[in-house]
Amino acid sequence: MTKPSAPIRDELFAEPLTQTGLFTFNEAVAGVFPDMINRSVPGYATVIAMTGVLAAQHARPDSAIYDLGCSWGASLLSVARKIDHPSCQLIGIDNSEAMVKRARLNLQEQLGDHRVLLQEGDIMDMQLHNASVVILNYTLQFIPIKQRETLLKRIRSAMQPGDVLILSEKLTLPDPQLNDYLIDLHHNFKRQQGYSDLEIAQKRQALEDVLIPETRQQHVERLRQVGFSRCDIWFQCLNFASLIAIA
Ligand code: GEK
Repeated sequence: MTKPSAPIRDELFAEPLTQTGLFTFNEAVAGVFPDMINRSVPGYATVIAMTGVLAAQHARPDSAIYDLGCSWGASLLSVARKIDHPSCQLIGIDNSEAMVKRARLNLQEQLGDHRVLLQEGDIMDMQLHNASVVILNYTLQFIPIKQRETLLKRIRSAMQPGDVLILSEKLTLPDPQLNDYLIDLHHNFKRQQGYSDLEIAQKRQALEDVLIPETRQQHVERLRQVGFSRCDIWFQCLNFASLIAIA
C-alpha cells in the first residue's frame, strides 16, 4: 500500500481539460495535496515550521489548539513536535472527507499514538472552546467573504487575552500594477517548481471563484474589528503572507 506521506506528484491539471470545473478538495486533490501545496505556495514550508514555534510559545496548559482546514495535518504535526504541554488538546477540522482520511493516516504514521482529535465538518458550524492557539493556514481564503467576520468573531470569543491566531493567506494588492507583477512572479515560481503554462492556466481558472484573496489592509482591519488587540504580517513571500493576531 502507498504510504500516506509518500510524495505523489500533482499532475491533475497537466492534460487539456474540456471542462475545468470548480476546484474542490476531492479524493484526487487530497491524494496529491502535499506536493501540490509545496510547489504552489511560496514559503509554505517556512510557515508550517514557524506555526509550531509560535504555537508552542502561546499554548496554555489545559487549552485547545485548533487547526481549521487542516488538510493532511501539516500544521498539527509541526505543533505536536514543538509543544511541551501534554495537557493541550490538538484539534484538526476539515470539511473534506478525503482530507480528514489522509490527515488521520499521516498523523498516525508520523506521531504514533500522540493524541490529535480530527473532526470532519464545516468550520462555520463547529464549536470552539478555550483556544490558546487557532491556526488558519490558507483556509480563510476559501470561505465566502461575507462569512469571514462571523468566523473570526467566533474564534476571538473562544480566546483569552494573549492567545494567538495564525492566519496565512494569498493576498491581493491595492495597486493593480503591483498586484499583476506579483501574480506574474508567483506564476514564475510555479514554473520553477515544474508546472507547465497549461497547468498554471487551468488551475488558475478552476480556482477563479473559489479562492478569493483580500488585501493586507482588509485582513488587519477585520481582525481589529473582531477584537484582536494587535496584528500584522510576520512573514511574506511574493503574494502569500502569514499574519499573527494577538487576542
Ligand atoms: C495546510 N491548512 O497544509 N470547513 C472546513 N474545512 C474547509 C472549509 C470549510 N468551510 N473550506 C475549505 N476547507 C492546510 C492547507 S488547504 C489550502 C489548507 C489550499 C478546507 C479544505 O478542505 C482544505 O483541506 C483546506 O481547507 C484548504 O497548511 O489548498 O490552498
